[in-house]
Amino acid sequence: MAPKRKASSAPRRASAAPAAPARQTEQQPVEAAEGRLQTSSLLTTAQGVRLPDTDHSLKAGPRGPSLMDDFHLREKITHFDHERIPERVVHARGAAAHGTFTAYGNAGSATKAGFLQRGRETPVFVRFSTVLGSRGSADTVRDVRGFAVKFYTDEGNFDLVGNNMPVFFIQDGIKFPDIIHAGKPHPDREIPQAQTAHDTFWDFVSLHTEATHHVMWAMSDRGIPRSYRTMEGFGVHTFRLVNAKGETCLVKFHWKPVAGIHSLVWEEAQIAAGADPDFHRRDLADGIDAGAPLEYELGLQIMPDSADQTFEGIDLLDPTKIVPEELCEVQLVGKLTLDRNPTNFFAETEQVAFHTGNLVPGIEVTDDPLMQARLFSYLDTQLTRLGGPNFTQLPINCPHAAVNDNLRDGMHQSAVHQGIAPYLPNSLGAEGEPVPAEVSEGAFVHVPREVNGPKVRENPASFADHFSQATLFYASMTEIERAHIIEAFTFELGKCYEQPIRERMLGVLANVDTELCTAVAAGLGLPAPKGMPAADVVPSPALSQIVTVPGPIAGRVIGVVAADGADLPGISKLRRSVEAQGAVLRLVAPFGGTIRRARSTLTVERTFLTTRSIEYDAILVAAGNPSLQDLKLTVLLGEMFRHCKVIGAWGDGDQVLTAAGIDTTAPGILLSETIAKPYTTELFAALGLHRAWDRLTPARP
Ligand code: HDD
Repeated sequence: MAPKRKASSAPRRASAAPAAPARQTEQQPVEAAEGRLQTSSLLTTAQGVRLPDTDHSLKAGPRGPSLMDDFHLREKITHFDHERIPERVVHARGAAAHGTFTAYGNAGSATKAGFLQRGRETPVFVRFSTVLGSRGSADTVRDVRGFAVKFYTDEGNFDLVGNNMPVFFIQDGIKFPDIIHAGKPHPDREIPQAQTAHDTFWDFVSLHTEATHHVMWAMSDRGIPRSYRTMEGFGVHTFRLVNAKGETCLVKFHWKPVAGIHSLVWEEAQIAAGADPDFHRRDLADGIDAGAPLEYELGLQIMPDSADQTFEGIDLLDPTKIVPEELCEVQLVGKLTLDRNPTNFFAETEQVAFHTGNLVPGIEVTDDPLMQARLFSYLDTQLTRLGGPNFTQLPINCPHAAVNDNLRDGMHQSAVHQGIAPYLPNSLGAEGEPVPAEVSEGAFVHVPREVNGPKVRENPASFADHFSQATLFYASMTEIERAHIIEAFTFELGKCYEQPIRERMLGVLANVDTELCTAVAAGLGLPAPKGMPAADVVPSPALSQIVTVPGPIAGRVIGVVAADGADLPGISKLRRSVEAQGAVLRLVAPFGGTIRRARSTLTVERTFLTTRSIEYDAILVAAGNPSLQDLKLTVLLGEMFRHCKVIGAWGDGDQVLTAAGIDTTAPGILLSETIAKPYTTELFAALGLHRAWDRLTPARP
């Protein structure tokens, strides 16, 4: 008999609709599970007719033709034929998790939004994504990452549909199809997949200089995050908050990862795209399964709602501009914890529908022309993707707040609405039909604002500065981060076939930074043009992600290389310390199965054949196998070394490192006699710095 099913914890829609009739059978009752139709322990058709066999079609004799009579064959194949829905036009590749947002309460003076009041806990669903790739593309490509958060608040759903970069390529949403057409694969051959390293992207951004600031972010380490847990998130646009007194302020939303901001290096990202295309998706799910939730703090940069909507000379309606944290502090107002993996990818991660227009009382949008276009696009796109206007009835999209919307009928309507007067005003409303809410009852009333102006297709003059913040970004980077940016531009432009595009882009870079332009030009073998970079920018150290104080290591993976005869007690001791930090230890050996010493054994989790360096944040060689050698191990250790990751060994394990060509005197190589507390403390601190960058550069950046 099939196991009993647990009740789903999917959000409930509180509507006037009666519950769908239960699909239970009398003899084999299975706990009704909302959102799932698996209510019988016996195999049935979609109509509930029990089936004796689903492996053989109904035929006229064992060797004869299939019969039209076979309602099960036709239903099974028809349903299968329609299992796919269109992938998202952008952000098709994604992974998600459930969690909770807990407000600290200090945002109460800025906004009346209930979920930001002290102590409130709100269920959330967060979907991370890349932008350009198809649903099956690799996770670690160089791209912007989506960071979309759905808060199921008591006052309705609030969606904060952000990215891991605080600026955007365009200032007006009317250009969104252009930037996406340029970034997506070429229309003739549909290559390259999921990347910007091609002519059409660089053609567009070199002609369209308002993209320059965002391009700097995309070519920086932010374009290749180590993990979703080590990414910042940004609402990008300026929003307007309204408090209980009706006072307003302008605000930018930030998500600050508790695990710190860390990235891959480019070679790792490329290897991972082949060796483990699901790298980020796996890391997200495995981390949660291992009991290491993802954590972020929500931050607000709160600015006055001034008449000109600028702050310190920065136009707050221009989505290509940041407000440096040094000019306006990010105040932390709550914590997001993601601790539950979805049960079904399609039902939840694929069918979730975000919309920038999903707002709650106390949070409003501004006149940023990029945001204004988004307000149209997100609702519209779901009509095609989710097949009609009733996608809010899908469990993952259902508000937790009570719903009574007078919206009726349409494709895939699953509510059985009551009453005869789904219109207002009416004099025939039966019990259960809605009446408009008062402000005192929590109605969303837009803050009255004067709106006037000539009807024009124009940008404000303040949108004309395309370079100063790109310069600021580069000036705020450490030496190692600058080297990565130079490498990224050189790689991407090196993949362009058209010489005029490369030259034009160098012309753009000349207006950002002379050193950057000269270095990229040298890499491309082209002359560096002259430009006029802003001379007076004040760097913002908050933009750099290189840390000098160790951060937490939860979710990080430490590999231990060992074979028969290794110090198994030492490995077990290390595993306990690693797991106490919320990190993971993986035992890597020449062969699968177990390794043994005397009567003890340990289970092998990866073999030299099935693993690659990208799986580990640090690697250690256990004592006990000094003559261990293998070409794949040499490659693994060599990559770990090149990528500035922590490498270690205890006992005679250092001989394995030396035999693999590792300079054991280099920075970030940690040796010890045994596994003891001082060693693990040193190891975790080194890992908490993410990388030993000074291994490749003489001085610390
Ligand atoms: Fe968008 C999806 C983020 C500009 C039109 N966008 C989408 C997702 C994220 C963003 C994270 C994936 C949501 C999910 O996981 O389902 N988009 C942004 C940010 C932008 C932005 C941070 C600029 C600040 N987007 C933008 C513009 C337009 C769109 C200007 C159109 C005018 N975006 C869409 C879309 C998508 C989408 C076509 C595709 C799938 C979806 O909406 O549900 O409507």
